[in-house]
This record gives sequence, structure tokens and C-alpha cells, in this order.
Amino acid sequence: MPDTATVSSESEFSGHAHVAAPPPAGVDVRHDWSLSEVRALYELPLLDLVHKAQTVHRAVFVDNKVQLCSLLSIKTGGCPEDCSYCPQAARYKTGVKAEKLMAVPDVLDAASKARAAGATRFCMGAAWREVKDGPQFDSVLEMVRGVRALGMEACATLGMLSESQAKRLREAGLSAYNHNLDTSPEHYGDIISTRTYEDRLRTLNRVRDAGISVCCGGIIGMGESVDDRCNLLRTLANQEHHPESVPINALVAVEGTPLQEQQRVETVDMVRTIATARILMPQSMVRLSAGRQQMNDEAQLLCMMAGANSLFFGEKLLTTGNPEYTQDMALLEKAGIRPLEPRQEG
Ligand code: SAM
Ligand code: DTB
Ligand code: SF4
Repeated sequence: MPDTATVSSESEFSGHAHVAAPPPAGVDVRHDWSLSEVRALYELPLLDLVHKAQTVHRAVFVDNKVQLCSLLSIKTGGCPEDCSYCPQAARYKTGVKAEKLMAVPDVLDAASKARAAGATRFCMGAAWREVKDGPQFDSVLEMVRGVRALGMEACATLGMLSESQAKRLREAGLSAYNHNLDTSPEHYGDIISTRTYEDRLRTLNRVRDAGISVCCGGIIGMGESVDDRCNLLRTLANQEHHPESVPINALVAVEGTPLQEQQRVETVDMVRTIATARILMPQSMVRLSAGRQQMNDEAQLLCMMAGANSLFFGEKLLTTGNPEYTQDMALLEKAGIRPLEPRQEG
């Protein structure tokens, strides 16, 4: 019998923010990490760090499954913001064309295909600065209801939200909202100028207050220091509640963006970041997000050993490439990694 204090990967699956089960004995869930403590973890000899992270991971996620998530850009390009990593910002010449919001049936068609391919979470992304009330938001609410009716978790990432918009998303059944802090508070101003760290935290609080589960993480490889990485993780972990999911993205350096010349993130850096996230936020799903196409199988497996238990599958992320479906399935099969099963709606 599994220990009742442990968290099955299914626990986030209730579809809404939940009160995390008490952690199993020996697993520390803290909200008061200092930078030097986080840095001491991040800088452990790599194999000691991975061992520690894996120990925490196995104590909490006894079934050791990996969640397969599907991502769809429901509104691509033309964004007024200046996020220096983003190919969808209208001001950068990246070749991404601005498109209109997709029609509801087309989104639900993609969602049911994703479900058939094994997805348990369907994430819809829009290149908006913020949500505006009106017919477009009404369509997004319909998409959320449709995805939930298919028996998947519905996640959305639409930019900043008001309190009432968060509440309406929750009422439509939204399981999770993705809104990343992206980097440390100190480095943030070098990356984005059109909205502040506080704006981001305000939206996250509104999501949390509405009872929606929080998906919040960041990107590495944007010229940040080790302290910046540690401060991002520390900011995430020191929130009153840990985000239920923490996407860790490796920058995909897209031509035309200000970060186009950034060097590819080294595997060891990705592994250290994931392992530290796992130790700091033992009960969160840690998602190996952007950057997998640039990693070989072994690098991805190391990330999973370090505590990543969720990934996006499908040949595209929002606008950039992701590994082929068959390649991902072959990797999971070869490594004997079991995917979290789709939930059967009763
Ligand atoms: N517009 C909304 C927002 O910014 O919150 C939602 C979509 S936005 C593309 C979602 C997240 O994708 C960003 O916060 C960022 O963390 C990630 N992202 C965007 N471009 C990326 C890139 N080139 N490499 C890695 N991650 C990226
Ligand atoms: C997240 O943290 N990563 C995903 C998801 N949340 C929305 C997005 C990655 C986008 C990578 C760049 C692109 O494909 O446009
Ligand atoms: Fe717009 Fe989001 Fe891209 Fe920033 S990350 S430019 S807000 S789509």
C-alpha cells in the first residue's frame, strides 16, 4: 500500500487547486529559503544534487509517472509586449505572422486528438498582454469547458488577468493557469520592460484566490547569473503556496529576438535547475518545457532523474519546434517510463 502521506501524480488531477497532502516524513516543504541555502543546493556536486532530488521525488511521487501535456497556440503573434525571448512579440522580425483567435471547434478538435495521443493536460496559449472581456474571452471560456468535457485538465496562458476574469475561468472549469515569473526579480528588467514583476505576482495571486491551480516557472539561458537562477527558484518556493506546476524552459533562441545570440543552455545547467526546483518544491509537478528539441535522449532522461515529471509533447510548442511524437514515445518506451493515464470521465 502506498504511504497515505505521499502524493500520486494524479493528485493534481482533481482539476483544481488543492490543499497538498502533508509531505511524507523526511521531506521538507519550506517557504523561507535564503539565497545562500538555494545556491548551496544548486552547486552541490552534480551526482549528489541529483541523488538528493531523486530521493525527494521518489518519496513524494511514489508511482513515478510522467504527465504528457499538449500545447496549442490559440492566438499566435502580434503581441504588444517586449519580452526579449519571445518570437511572438510584434516588434521583433521573427517570421511569426499575427493570426486571429482560433475557432472553438478547431481548438476542441486539436484537444481531442491530443487526448487520443495520451495527453492528460491541454494547455492553450494566447499572445496577449492581458485578457480583454468580450467575445474573444467568451470563446476561450467555451474552449475551457470543451477541454474539461473531454476529461483532460485545461490550462491556459493568456497574459494578465483581472479578478473577475480569473473567477470566470474557474467557473468554466479551468484547472490551471500558466503565468511565468521567467527570471529573478533582479534580472527581470533586462528581459521585459512593458510590465513589471509585481504585475506578474498580482495575476498569480488572482489565479490562486480564484481557486485555480498555479503553473509558474521560468526560462534559463537568458544571460542570467547563477544567483538569478537561484533567486527565481527561491521566489517561486517562498510564495505562500508552491505553484502546483513549475515549468522550466531552456531558452529557444529565435532569430530576430534580442536574445537570438544566446548560447544553448548546457545540459548540466538544466539538470541543476530542475533538481533544485524539485528539492525546493517537493510536491509540485516540475515540467521539462521548452528546449527539448535541442537535447538528446540522455539529457532528457537526466532531467527526469533530477525530478522532472511532466513534459509537452507534439511537434510544436507555441511557435517553435518540439521533438517528434514517435521519438518521444520511443524514448519513454525505451526507458520504461510510464505516462500518467488519461482520466476516464464518469
Ligand atoms: N502571453 C502570455 C504570457 O506571456 O504570459 C502567454 C504566452 S507566453 C509565450 C508563455 C511563456 O512561454 C512565457 O512566459 C515564457 O516563459 C515562455 N517562452 C516564450 N518564448 C520562449 C522561448 N523562446 N524560449 C523559452 N521559453 C519561452
Ligand atoms: C511554458 O512555461 N512554456 C510553454 C508554456 N509554458 C506555454 C511555452 C514555451 C514556448 C516556447 C517558444 C515558442 O514555441 O513560441
Ligand atoms: Fe507576448 Fe507572452 Fe510573448 Fe511576452 S511572452 S511577447 S506577453 S506572447
